[in-house]
Amino acid sequence: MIAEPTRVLVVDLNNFARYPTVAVGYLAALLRQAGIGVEVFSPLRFGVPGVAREPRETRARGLLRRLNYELEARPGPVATLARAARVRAPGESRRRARLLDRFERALDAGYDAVLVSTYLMYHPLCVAIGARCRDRGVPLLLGGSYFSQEEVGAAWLDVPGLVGLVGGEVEPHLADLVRAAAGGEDLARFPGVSTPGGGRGPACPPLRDLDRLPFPDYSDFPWDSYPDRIVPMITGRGCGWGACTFCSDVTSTVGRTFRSRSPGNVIEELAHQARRHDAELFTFVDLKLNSDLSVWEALLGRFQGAVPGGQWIGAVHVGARQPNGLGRRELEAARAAGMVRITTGLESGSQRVLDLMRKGADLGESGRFLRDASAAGLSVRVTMIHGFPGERAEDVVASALLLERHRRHIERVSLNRCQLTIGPPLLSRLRALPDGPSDVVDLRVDPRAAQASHRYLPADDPEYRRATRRLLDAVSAINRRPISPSARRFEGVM
Ligand code: B12
Ligand code: SF4
Repeated sequence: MIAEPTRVLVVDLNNFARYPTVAVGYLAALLRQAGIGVEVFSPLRFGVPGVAREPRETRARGLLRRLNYELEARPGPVATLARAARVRAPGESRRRARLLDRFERALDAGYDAVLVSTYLMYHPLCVAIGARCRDRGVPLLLGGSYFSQEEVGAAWLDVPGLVGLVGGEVEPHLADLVRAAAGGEDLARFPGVSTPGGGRGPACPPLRDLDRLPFPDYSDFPWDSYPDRIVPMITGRGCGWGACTFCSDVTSTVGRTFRSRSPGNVIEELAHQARRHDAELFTFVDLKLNSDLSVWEALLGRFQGAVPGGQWIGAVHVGARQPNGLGRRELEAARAAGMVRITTGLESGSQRVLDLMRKGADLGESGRFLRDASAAGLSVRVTMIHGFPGERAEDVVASALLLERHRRHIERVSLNRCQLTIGPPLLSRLRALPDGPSDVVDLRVDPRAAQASHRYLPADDPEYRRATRRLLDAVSAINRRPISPSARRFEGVM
């Protein structure tokens, strides 16, 4: 008798309503390459969108941002209640019920294993999915970008039906892992895998030869549900700078250490995906697209050859170290190559705070970049951090001033309260501090979410609060401006 080929269902809980998920594209391609049958369960197909990113700015949104700041700066019963009210957003429980109902129906098709790729905020959903897998006797594998942190992974091992939690770049042995899961074997021998029984495979080293991977397969995504056909691309893993003390991107599963694909392999994929999906819009999800200058230069010189008339966006790090690939001429070349929007982590207008962050940035160089990128016709988006330990009222004023001064050069600002996350040195250092005077108090670590709630004492200073209001005003003033027509198709994407 010939054995039936293994069939699996891959569930995408990174679900983003604008383009497919890179991880799921890789999983599907690798499994199919190994002869395993794959179906992808994308919640968007059933009208369940992911978290909305940067919707259009309105006066009400500006006010909401203020309110959020007030709440987040003050952990306590009122803030907890208000946050709970936000979590129970209208329609949320209906969408969840629909998703679980569809998932149950999907299980009727009979799979040998279910693979879920998830963000940490979906723990309750994973528990519900797991319970359904357990009831049907289908083994569940969970993976995602944050499970490489041991403390975080350990807090997820209670998901029902789970046979293995995956926190590594498991591409080389993915097919064996899935077959072993389907066959009911113990998975603790596989690198990067933990099991509910307390087993733990050896460490899973970062993947070196990225050119050997197949191109991600996005054919299962609900292309008709996206407002535009945008294809995600990743040219390398990790960040060429990699030193910022707050950055959980470089402690996430694939972020650890920088590795790049070759320019030729990247250009080949661009042409392939454009053909395959009849697409001309690309978003590069690299943490720092100018990490490997040979790849960055290949995009400037060869993107249009691969995708004639195409457009693209990406994030760069404006480091003080030269060359950073972001001179006036290169920015003009990027625009000519179809780049329409560029994102960078500006983080602070205070050089002192940037140095505390180990951002590797110089305010003079950042200002020059903002002017040149905008003059080149690029829509500039920046991210900023508020409440970084050590930040004082004058630093917040400096951030507001930086935005005010560059109002004409910046089109969107994403301002974030400093997050303390498991992985980066910032939180590890705070946790290692002996009890005693510190600016950061009421530290409560939630390993399941990889976050630590906290209170930043200087934020109670009236001067600091005044400075924060000025910063929020500067953010709102920029975000209310209409986006450049050339970048409009990417609004809200990054
Ligand atoms: C691109 C990106 C986005 C994009 C696209 C997301 C998408 N749906 O594709 C956008 C900009 C929309 C986005 C949004 C958000 N993101 Co995001 N994002 C990233 C980023 C930079 C790259 C992701 C990526 O494509 N990586 C490449 C792939 C190949 O790696 P991977 O996902 O880790 O998958 C590999 C392995 O983990 C493994 N794997 C993954 N899943 C599974 C499952 C199984 C079963 C197996 C066997 C293996 C496996 O296989 C893959 C190949 O090795 C990561 C940072 C990072 N370094 O990964 C953050 C990151 C994933 N995002 C993060 C966050 C917090 C968010 C937001 C919540 C931010 C916000 N507040 O708005 C939103 C939420 C979006 C949503 N819908 O839920 C966090 C996740 C933390 C967490 N809580 O889980 C990360 C790690 C950043 C960080 N350091 O904080 N994001
Ligand atoms: S430059 Fe960006 S991606 Fe790189 S370490 Fe700093 S914050 Fe993280």
